[in-house]
Amino acid sequence: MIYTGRPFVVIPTYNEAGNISEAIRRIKRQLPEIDILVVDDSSPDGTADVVRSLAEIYPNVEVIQRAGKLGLGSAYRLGFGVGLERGATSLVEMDADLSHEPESLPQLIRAVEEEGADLCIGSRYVRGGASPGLKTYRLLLSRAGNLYAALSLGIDIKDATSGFRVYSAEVLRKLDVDTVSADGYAFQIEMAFRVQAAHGRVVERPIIFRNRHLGASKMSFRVVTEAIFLCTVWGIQDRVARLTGNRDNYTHYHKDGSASVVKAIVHSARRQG
Ligand SMILES: Nc1nc2c(ncn2[C@@H]2O[C@H](COP(=O)(O)OP(=O)(O)OP(=O)(O)O)[C@@H](O)[C@H]2O)c(=O)[nH]1
Ligand SMILES: [Mg+2]
Repeated sequence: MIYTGRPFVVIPTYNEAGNISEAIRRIKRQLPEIDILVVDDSSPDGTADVVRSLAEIYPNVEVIQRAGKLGLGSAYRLGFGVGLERGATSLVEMDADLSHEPESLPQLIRAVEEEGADLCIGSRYVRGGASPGLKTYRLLLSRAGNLYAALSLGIDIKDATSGFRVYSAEVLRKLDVDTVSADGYAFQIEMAFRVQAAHGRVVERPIIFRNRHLGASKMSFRVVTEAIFLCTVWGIQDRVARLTGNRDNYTHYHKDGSASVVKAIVHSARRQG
């Protein structure tokens, strides 16, 4: 399938040498011309070298290697910046471990490129979606995380923690991704929250979420606590802002202290929207 626009896939990797070839091969089988940027944090297993050799076979595949493990959120911020600079029309988030099936990619991109969504989330929790084989504690964690995000932030999204998604370039420009502070699951939630705050159109499409193919998980206690902490702070802020009738003009908490920047961005994005 060929899109008239130019979708750009960003895949963050840390020790995914066993998965990345198959992931790229399967994406290219679906969408031969698509741009793929792997943001690798100097994986000790040589993931970046694997991508470099794939780049000799496939067009529009490249890798940016960073000095150390800097986190998922910052990898996406970097990758999105590169894609936007190059004139991408939509930006895809996808894991390398084959949990996100490349075969689902065309329908997610279509929702943005052709059906006018600002954000299309590949969702485990809409009709037709599933996560077979997920361990019970991971499923509970995911369900509880989504419930908590929905209750604290008032977002109307079934799978706000899903990292398989597509944004329109337009909405990413409005949100100024560089000011998004979260790094783990909270990154996905923060991005979805911001798209909704800016009145972006969010849709969900069913995906089958597979267990990671090979290698070790990078899920950590820190990632979970970051998500709970940030959702709580944003949720309280949002409630106070609603109660005081000041929803467009409050300071969105931001980990590195640049809260006022976020406030200005969400404010102006709302006005434009
Ligand atoms: N560049 C970069 N990529 C990362 C980092 N942490 C995780 N990733 C990648 O982000 C994607 C998601 O991480 P996963 O370890 O699969 O996290 P998960 O899906 O919650 O957990 P499992 O699937 O159970 O392993 C994978 O492609 C990882 O290689 C990081 O610090 N830097
Ligand atoms: Mg995974």
